[in-house]
Amino acid sequence: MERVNRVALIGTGAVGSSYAFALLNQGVADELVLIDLNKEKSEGDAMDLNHGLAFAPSNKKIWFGNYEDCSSADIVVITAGANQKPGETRLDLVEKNTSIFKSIVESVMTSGFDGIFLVATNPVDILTYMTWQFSGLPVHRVIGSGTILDTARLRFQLSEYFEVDSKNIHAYIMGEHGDSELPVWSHANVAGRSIFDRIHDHPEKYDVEDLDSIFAQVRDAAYHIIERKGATHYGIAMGLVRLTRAILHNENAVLTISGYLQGEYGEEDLYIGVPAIINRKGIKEIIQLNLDPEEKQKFSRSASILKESMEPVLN
Ligand code: 6V0
Repeated sequence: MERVNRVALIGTGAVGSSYAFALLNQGVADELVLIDLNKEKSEGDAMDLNHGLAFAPSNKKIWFGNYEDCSSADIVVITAGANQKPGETRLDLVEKNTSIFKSIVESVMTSGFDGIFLVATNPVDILTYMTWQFSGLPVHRVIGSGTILDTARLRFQLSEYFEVDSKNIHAYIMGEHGDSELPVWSHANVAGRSIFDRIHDHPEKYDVEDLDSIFAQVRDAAYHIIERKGATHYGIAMGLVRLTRAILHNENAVLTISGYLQGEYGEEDLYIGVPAIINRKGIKEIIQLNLDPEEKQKFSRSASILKESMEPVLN
């Protein structure tokens, strides 16, 4: 008999419930347990999602549960905690969400959980670090969503600009999932041709200066969406499903996640957005791109900002 995969989701707010919905629609995982401080909300979500099973691509056991259900989970996804209010940065949430995470991660570990943590709560790089600290699991089994969404936003913006399917655009956002992140233009390409060559091929249409505003739209996307609808959730939910599939299907997929650095990119002892190979064991390898000098400098600035912001919760 094939092994049954279980995902435990902690936090069924806007991001969590969108993740559950996307997981169901994409037929990923065999079992999904929903856990939230607001039990009625997660119970209602489980009922609602179960009623969609007749239309889903595959069967799934979905229920509202508690931390004991994490004991045999393959993945625990955490989307619980406070989100950004209009005008708030992600880093403003550090202390509030660290104390929520202490109790969540300790409860998960008490269940006997021995799988992979996937963290999306902001500030995601810092909370992924705290999850690693609180859980005591090896670093490759604690993964943050990092810049997976920012990278998808960049690919979308470039696909609109160059009028090419975003699946054929290869470009990464690295660094903090937040204001200090950076686009890695030196490695960005459209179907294998560097974006600079593509711009050069069509000077009547494209201008290298446009890249600044493309990046600004990516970096500030969350602010624009939050101003309009109070939260961002569909994009990140689909990014989390992509990560879940890469893990459960042992894909060796390259995704930009928040991974623990041990000397890569000249940094150590922090979680930060980097491209990495993801499979059933978690983070198989962090890919080291040859950043150009300006990118290197921006990446190390982003790392310093994260380290500084983490200080109050480390002491
Ligand atoms: P939300 O809609 O307020 O949901 C949060 C949920 O967490 C609620 O249902 C709460 O009841 C629950 N919760 C709070 N405390 C606990 C606890 N101790 N135990 C269990 N459940 C608890 O927020 P939303 O879903 O919009 O955002 C969740 C987090 O995701 C925020 O930190 C966002 O900033 C973050 N996002 C991260 C993104 C990324 O790219 N990584 C993108 C968007 C949002």
